[in-house]
Amino acid sequence: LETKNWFADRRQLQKQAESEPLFGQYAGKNVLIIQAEAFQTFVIGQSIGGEEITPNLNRLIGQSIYFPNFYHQTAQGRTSDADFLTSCSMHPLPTGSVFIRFAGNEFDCAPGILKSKGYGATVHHAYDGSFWNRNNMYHNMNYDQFYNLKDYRIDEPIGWSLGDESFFHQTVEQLKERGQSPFYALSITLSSHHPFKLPSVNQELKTGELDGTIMGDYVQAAHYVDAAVGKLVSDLQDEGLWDNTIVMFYGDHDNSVYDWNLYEKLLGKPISELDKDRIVRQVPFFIHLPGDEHAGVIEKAVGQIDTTPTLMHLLGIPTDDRYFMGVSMLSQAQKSVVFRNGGFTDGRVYFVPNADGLIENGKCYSLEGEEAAETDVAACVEGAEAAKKDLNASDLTIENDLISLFREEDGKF
Ligand code: GP9
Repeated sequence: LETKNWFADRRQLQKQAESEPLFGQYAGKNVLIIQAEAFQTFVIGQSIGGEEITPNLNRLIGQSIYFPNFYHQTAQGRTSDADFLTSCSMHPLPTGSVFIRFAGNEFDCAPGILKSKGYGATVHHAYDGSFWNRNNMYHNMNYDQFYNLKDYRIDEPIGWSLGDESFFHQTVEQLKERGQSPFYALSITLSSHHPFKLPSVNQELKTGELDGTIMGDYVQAAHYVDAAVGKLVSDLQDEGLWDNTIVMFYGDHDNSVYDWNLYEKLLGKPISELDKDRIVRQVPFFIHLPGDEHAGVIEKAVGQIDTTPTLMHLLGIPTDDRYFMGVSMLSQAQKSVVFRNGGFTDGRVYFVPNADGLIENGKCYSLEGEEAAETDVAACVEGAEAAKKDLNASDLTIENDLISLFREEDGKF
């Protein structure tokens, strides 16, 4: 009952979006979501050797809604956690991956919801379909089709399989061939996977003192992905899709590089303890709307869990009796971004828990004022307790298949 009440409270926040002007402004538009492998915010706007690492995405900021304070919320399930958070608006588990452990349970995920509204729903990823148990989970999520390794020509071999440039190009071809309108498509990139070593012809940047380091390789990979996104945008324009499609782009998780000397070299400044936590968690989030409408930077602290509610907001699909944990990023409603380790931020404070899990031993930072500064942990206690409740509600729901139970209770199967 406590968990059901938790969702009832969250719905009050979610419902605010339904009376806001943006609600339903993009009803019936196509949706293309790009989940980019290990793509982090610190490369956006950053240069190396006098060249921008991400010139295409930097340009896209001016044409999109851009969230510089968007956080990934993943745990051990890495890419699969990002997919679950953004598609199904629930937290990942403290151990393992929901995709592997609970692929048969009931969730309210974007593809199934959009299919019930007349959309075609496909997911695209040029790797073995069984990795992360995707075949089973995508079936449960009600996708019409999962385009995986066997559906792509490996005409640009990079890293684990196909380079993102060809991957995007073939994905657009697949969408064209299906000819379904409107469509919802999730495309999951792979070229910037750890350890980020691209063929030398794809290494275009001069990385100077980072040459030969994992950070040097990472920025080369980010630059390659950025160029692939630039070509995807041209492809979408050529196919007449750019102006009737909502395009979202976000990073799935961090790059697993924790050598802070390398970051100091790249960013040219000392990295504080708080910076370290934020750098690891911040991934970029872009929403491009037809006609470049509503372009601007929104500083609000938001997270992956808010992605599907944001999409529902734009498409005008009410929350009704759905079980989401996120709230639209575009709504005036406020809530914290909760991390799997019990940390959180609401944009005003930022909490980093201690490894012992005791709230009073964690570190609380105030983000208000010129420079972020450590403050008394008391300022974070209420938020940290609420974060624990959120994580607990999510774990209970997933591990006990509560959504299906709630539906039975409500008489809705
Ligand atoms: C593989 C890809 C990588 O299909 O999604 O997943 P990751 O190792 O980053 O979790």
